[in-house]
Amino acid sequence: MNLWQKIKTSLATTRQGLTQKIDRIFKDRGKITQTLLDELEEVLIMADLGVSATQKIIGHLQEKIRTNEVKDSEEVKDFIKTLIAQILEKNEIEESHKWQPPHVIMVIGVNGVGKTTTIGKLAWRLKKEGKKVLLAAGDTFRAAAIDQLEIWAQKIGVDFIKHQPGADPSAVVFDAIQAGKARGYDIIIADTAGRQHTKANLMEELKKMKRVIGKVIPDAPHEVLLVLDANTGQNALSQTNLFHQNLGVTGIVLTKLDGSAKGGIIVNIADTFDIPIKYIGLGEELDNLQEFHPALFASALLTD
Ligand SMILES: Nc1nc2c(ncn2[C@@H]2O[C@H](COP(=O)(O)OP(=O)(O)OP(=O)(O)O)[C@@H](O)[C@H]2O)c(=O)[nH]1
Ligand SMILES: [Mg+2]
Repeated sequence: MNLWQKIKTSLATTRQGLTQKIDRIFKDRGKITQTLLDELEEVLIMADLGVSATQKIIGHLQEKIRTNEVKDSEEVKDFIKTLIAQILEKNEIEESHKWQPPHVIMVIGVNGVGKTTTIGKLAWRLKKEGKKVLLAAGDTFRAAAIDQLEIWAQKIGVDFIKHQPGADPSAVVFDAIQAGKARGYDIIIADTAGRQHTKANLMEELKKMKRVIGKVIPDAPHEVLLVLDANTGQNALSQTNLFHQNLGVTGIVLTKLDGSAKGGIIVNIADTFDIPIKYIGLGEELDNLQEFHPALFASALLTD
């Protein structure tokens, strides 16, 4: 399966919610009326795109209809595709590959969203690119979290730094960064614990980890990746808000898009925040982490 087919298959449920409903609205209707636009607005909101992005889309659409540039359901879908791609593209940044190794990535998010799995997939990708990768077991909170990351490290064949369960996660990342510097690693990826984001002590723990990393390498961590579960829906917005306020998120990974009916939330996130979406998770296997391509995604979202 190529990337396009993979994304299309993963978005099947979300897509059905959009495309089929849009087609149904247009069925047996001669022209585009205000009632029809109201129904379309509802479909976009139900698909988790958010009020603001939906209003932008409907506003632009009204203009195109007025000037007769958009006349039927196919043209409406094409136009919405373009607008969604624009929203998804607005935060994209030119990636500079001039890393000063070790490049440090901290992976954060609430429990169960897919942080540790994402680290495994990312480490696998980077190793395939020829990078020397070190993983830091910064989740000392959940029983078995250290073992889970160690298993990934062994499977992929990358190095791994751990302390005992219950140890201070800042001490783990401190050791990892020291080792990373001393032993010439290209990339260090730190796993972190996930509790409910509303728990203040998690934020304090993560902030401390970030400070400690910065003490060893002044401009590190170079990336703070926030992992969000595509099935979460609107709650992903409050998670993003809080993590961003506390830790300055540099990129988002949206996991579990395979089978999710709420993939539309990605448009809402891109519209609401100035944070680029970097990767999407399309399954549990190592090769199921994909770089995010806005136009491809928008297209897959609205294809029959
Ligand atoms: N279908 C699917 N499952 C995924 C994806 N990413 C992660 N998972 C699954 O989600 C579950 C939780 O993943 P973890 O990586 O342990 O999540 P975590 O955020 O590290 O969880 P905590 O350490 O408890 O905070 C696991 O069963 C993963 O296999 C994905 O893209 N698609
Ligand atoms: Mg984990």
